[in-house]
Amino acid sequence: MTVTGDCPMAARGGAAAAAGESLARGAVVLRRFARNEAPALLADLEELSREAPFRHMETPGGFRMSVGMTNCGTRGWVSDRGGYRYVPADPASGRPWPPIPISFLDLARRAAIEAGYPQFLPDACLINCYVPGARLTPHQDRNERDFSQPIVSVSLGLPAVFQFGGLKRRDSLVRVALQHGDTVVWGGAARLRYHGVLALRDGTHPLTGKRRINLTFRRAG
Ligand code: MD3
Ligand code: FE
Repeated sequence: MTVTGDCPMAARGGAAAAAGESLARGAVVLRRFARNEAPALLADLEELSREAPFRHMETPGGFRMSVGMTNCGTRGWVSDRGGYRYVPADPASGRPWPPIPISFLDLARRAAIEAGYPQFLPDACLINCYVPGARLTPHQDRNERDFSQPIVSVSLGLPAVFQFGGLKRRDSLVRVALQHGDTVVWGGAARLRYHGVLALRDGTHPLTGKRRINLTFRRAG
């Protein structure tokens, strides 16, 4: 795993709120839910990414991921030649991952409540940083212990085209635009569906510059 710290943060601005909409069975979209909190979330991210910088992890097959990643929480998701897993410490520093900021936890818990998961308490937050051209090929999230727990994702900055498939890799993919502040709670029947993100288009966002940030909250352990 190489640490490049190449995805620095910037912050400022915000407006509006949400109402739940079903994207698919088990997937609740809260459009713009995090918009007002975005500046605070980005300020907290700036601080934690000094402690645990974004880095490009290596896939088990030996490819460098185009998405920059870091984590906070008592567990963090990592990928290397040994596979995908959650670990309590940042392999780059040997120190525990930074704690999940209160601003992150509060937002994730409120989103989960809106979607019907009042007991959701994340122990892991994977933070993805996309620059133009970065993408995430379709995959399943299955390194967590309990698939009855949802994943809450928060999109910040540049818009992205999200792809949502079925339970098998070959199932067709539908495209959904995710914009700044959009928050999705992926539970139930949606939890193990294949999903990915198309290559980020070039652009500039007032809060994040030429970047898209995605926070994914999980109960890993
Ligand atoms: C659907 N992140 O970190 S967020 C990931 O935008 C990941 O950075 C994407 O896929 C991103 O693993 C997508 C939306 C998302 C996250 C987790 C899911 C959708 C999901 C888990 C199950 C089903
Ligand atoms: Fe995923």
